[in-house]
Amino acid sequence: MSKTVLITGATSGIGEATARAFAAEGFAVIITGRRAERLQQLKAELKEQYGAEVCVASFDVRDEAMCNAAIEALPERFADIDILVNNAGLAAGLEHLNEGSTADWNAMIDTNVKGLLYISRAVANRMIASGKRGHIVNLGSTAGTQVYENGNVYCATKHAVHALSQGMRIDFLRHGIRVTEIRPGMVETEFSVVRFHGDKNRADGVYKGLKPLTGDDIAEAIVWATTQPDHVHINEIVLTPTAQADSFYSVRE
Ligand code: NDP
Ligand code: 8X3
Repeated sequence: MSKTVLITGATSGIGEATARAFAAEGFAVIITGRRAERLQQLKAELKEQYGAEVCVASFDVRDEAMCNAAIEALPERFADIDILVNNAGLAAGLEHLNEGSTADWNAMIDTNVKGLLYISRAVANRMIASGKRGHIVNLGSTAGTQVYENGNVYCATKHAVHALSQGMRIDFLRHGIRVTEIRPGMVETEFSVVRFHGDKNRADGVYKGLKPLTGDDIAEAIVWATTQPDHVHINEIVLTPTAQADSFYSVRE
């Protein structure tokens, strides 16, 4: 039986590309996110293109009860999860702290930190109970170790993901569960459109004059990190476009 991977935030960007990449490698995939219609479209595509086994679970990772219920309700074929990709997340707003919106802060903290914790707890307990040597992948960021002007709360949530990835790696060591943190720089997805509350022109400006990474670039790294031999543990991968060194330095034409 092929291995099973659960991906949060598979309706767009990195998560969607990751679902495709695992399906292409013959994994059974559980795709999740709030936009149920997109999940159904992706399911049809993955089945058609790769003959993949696909399970859809539509829920909001901010809701602890929904997270637990979704994991509990997985059909038997998908109940034993080998790989969890904690990808669902967002940036909302880009303002000095005193001008920031508390609604934006709550969305980021509840999704990027608390949502990741709820899903990780539920899935890790499943992995431990089944005796599986599972693998958890967390989407961190270059913003997980650097803080840029106006990035305040988003950067804080990714610093939290960086700390939690280290904490999980220690706590799950005895269970043989590997934990990989993927830490990208600029990836062109719906990320900036969401950050700027739908302002596409402003979002396009983020990537102007340079070639950003794509969701496929990140997906390839995730598949590579999770298909290493049993004794190899990829702790973290930092990926930036060639035109970007870190959160502070990039070159544009
Ligand atoms: P996208 O906006 O394209 O995708 C975000 C995904 O997260 C969507 O599928 C969305 O699904 C899901 N999501 C958001 N909120 C929730 C929620 N409350 N419950 C369930 N799912 C949710 O952005 P990216 O693909 O770029 O982002 C993916 C991850 O990568 C994020 O954690 C982000 O911080 C991280 N990252 C992105 C970088 C970039 O430059 N793009 C760089 C570094 C890290 P839906 O709306 O349907 O619920
Ligand atoms: C996303 C990359 O530079 O917008 O984590 O923080 S950045």
